[in-house]
Amino acid sequence: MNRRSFIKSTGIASLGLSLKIDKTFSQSDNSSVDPLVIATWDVKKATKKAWEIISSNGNSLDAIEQGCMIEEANKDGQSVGIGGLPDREGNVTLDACIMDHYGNCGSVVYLKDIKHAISVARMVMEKTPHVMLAGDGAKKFAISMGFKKENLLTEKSKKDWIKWKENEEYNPIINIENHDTIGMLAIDKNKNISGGCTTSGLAYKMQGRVGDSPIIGSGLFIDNEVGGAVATGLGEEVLKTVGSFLVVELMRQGYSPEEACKIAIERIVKKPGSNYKNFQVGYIALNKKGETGSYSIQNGFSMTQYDKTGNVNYDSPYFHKQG
Ligand code: SD4
Repeated sequence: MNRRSFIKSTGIASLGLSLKIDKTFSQSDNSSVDPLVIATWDVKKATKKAWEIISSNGNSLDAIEQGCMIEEANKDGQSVGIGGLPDREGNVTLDACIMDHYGNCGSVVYLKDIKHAISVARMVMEKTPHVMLAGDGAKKFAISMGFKKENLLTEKSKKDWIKWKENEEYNPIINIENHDTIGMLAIDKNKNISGGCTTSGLAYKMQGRVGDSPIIGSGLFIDNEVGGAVATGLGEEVLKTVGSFLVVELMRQGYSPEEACKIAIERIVKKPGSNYKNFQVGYIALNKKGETGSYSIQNGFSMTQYDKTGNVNYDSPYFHKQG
């Protein structure tokens, strides 16, 4: 599918950015929807795993968890799970969150030594009275739930960090270090939407830094009446605009997923003094009708979608047209 037919299938053909009064998302809507999963970046193995679950009557929450786990376990991915690039002091610290179709959510921040942050986040949601656990408490909880401790700093990431220390220049690189952070949204046969987001955050961040990815409403938001959204890129900019919540609220007003992502990106780039040319943010979104879309600031972002037609990575439309 080329970008034009992708845009068509995601509803952007109806682009008209006036406020729309929407009747689409009433709970009494009995229309059926084919299951599908979307994820940030080119993560076909992760979407394949999630698809196996939702295409065989599994639920979207299990699909999200298991799909995200694929990237967390991939040692070559340097911005999620094991192999993630460390902070300036050499600590690999993970952030993740998950949200189900009831609006339940769980989150972990600054998690060390446990690679499946998404599963710990799910346990926080299901086994504790809380939404978010941080640092030592999150790790202690994970171990009490049977998670195994392991060293997440691989030889490759350690080498890269030691090299970085020669100059210690902190300069997030557009699209490069972002490549494997995974945000995922799925709708199952029961039209239930869930989402997850998992990352080791920005490479060489200050010790203790937490980004948008584990923050409900910023890195991820789901409202099962409307849809879901998830973010990637420079988390500070997503946090300042509560990006994923904004995308879902725009879809509630009737904007298509791509329109909603575009408006949320414009919210960032049009801020007075924004230096958007120097960073990347990308959103993907899915609505209750099974329509999907994405939008980013820079070229180079992509979305992987697995539905009944196959597992395809699409280049995302973007704001900053150079030249
Ligand atoms: C963060 N948003 O920690 C994450 C990083 C990311 O793709 O998404 N990279 O700011």
